[in-house]
Amino acid sequence: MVLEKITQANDIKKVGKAEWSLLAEEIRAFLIDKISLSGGHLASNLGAVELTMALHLAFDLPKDKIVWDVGHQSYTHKILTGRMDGFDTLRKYGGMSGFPKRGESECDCFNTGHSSTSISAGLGYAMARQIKGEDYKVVSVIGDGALTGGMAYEAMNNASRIRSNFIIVLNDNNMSISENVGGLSKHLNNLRTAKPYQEIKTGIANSLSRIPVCGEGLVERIRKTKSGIKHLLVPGMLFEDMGIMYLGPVDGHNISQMVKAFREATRLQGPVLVHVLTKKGKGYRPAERHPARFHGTDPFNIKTGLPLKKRVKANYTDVFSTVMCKLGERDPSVVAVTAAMSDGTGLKRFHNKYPERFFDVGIAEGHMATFAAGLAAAGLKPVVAVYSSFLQRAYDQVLHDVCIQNLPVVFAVDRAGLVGSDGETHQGIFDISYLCGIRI
Ligand SMILES: Cc1ncc(C[n+]2csc(CCOP(=O)(O)OP(=O)(O)O)c2C)c(N)n1
Repeated sequence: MVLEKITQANDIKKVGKAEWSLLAEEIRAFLIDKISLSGGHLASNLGAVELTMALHLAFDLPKDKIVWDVGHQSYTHKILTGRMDGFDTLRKYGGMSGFPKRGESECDCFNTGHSSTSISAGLGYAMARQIKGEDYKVVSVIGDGALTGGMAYEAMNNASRIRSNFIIVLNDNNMSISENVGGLSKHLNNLRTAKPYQEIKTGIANSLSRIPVCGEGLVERIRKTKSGIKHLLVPGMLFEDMGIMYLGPVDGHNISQMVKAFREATRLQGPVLVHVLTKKGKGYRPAERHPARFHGTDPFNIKTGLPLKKRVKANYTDVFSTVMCKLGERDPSVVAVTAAMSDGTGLKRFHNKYPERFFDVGIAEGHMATFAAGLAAAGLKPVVAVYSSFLQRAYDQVLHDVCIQNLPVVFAVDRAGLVGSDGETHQGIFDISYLCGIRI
């Protein structure tokens, strides 16, 4: 077993290139085996195996800092930093966390759980490095789902200022928990199908310069235009326009290609985004076919992919799901809003029945609350389905935009109380205290 060679950070560098794909296979088999017993985040981790291996090959841990967004996809990182044994106690009380934890390993540089924090935290590290005159690389790894969260844009807006190297790796699998939504998702889709930018740029410049007499001049003139040749060729270039260099897209299951791209990225001054394309659930058929079901899964039968235990009693989510469909039928002004949690909150059935009255706003809880306030101000009856711990993100919007205006928005708060396996970042134990303070 190649995996046996890995007992601590950087051991992967002792694994020869010829064995990389075997190691990836062994990691996948290990993850499927362990998560089938303990439950956990499977599909995102299967998709990020080669990406994580490439990061560990290109960077030097714990000196360099890898900041994972959400952190649910960090299982391979845990394996490559000597925590294989921890999978026997994964997500259990006192056991290994399903998310990065600074207290668990010096290779986990930032605790996560909630979405869209990695660029802010990474930028903090990069700025501190500059001020303290230190020398290490900082890499923030963010998914296309997490990139729908506003904080990521606030961070990118700020990142354009940094003069030293700061790397953002966009792990784009075209999925949040369920389908990713919105304009950014469309933009990424365009980039997915585009040829790598550098390749096109060189190709076009070469062809133009071959035009007799005016060719060279033409290339020079295009180069001098404000935004350069890229605007003629690549749709959007959202990141470059924000002052963040763009590299990619790179095949997220081709380790050599990624290592090359990451090394290239480290040579650049300032912020650079490497766009990596991966497949959620990669290597396990049931997870490839049902990535949403295998995003976070209970223990399951590896052969069939079916859950080991059948739930017999209806829970809060089931009841809410049924009631919402009934309310929708009775009153056409009832609309439903979720921040990327249509499966978990039980809104999927409402979505199927009333697609025009269902809104998935992306991982954007603040916007979700104010958007619902707008719907209510205009005369509709919005029901916002949200997990208790994620509603924390929208405290000011609940207070300022909904309650002070006394608008009729219903917040249907799921996963309140102790939620267990996801740990401290996901406990729904603060809602009563933070919401009871609001009396208008
Ligand atoms: C603030 C917040 N809202 C919702 C979630 C629930 N959540 C966990 S992962 C995830 C989807 C993330 O998608 P992406 O970043 O593309 O990662 P992938 O799982 O596709 O690799 C969501 C909505 C969360 N962790 N934090």
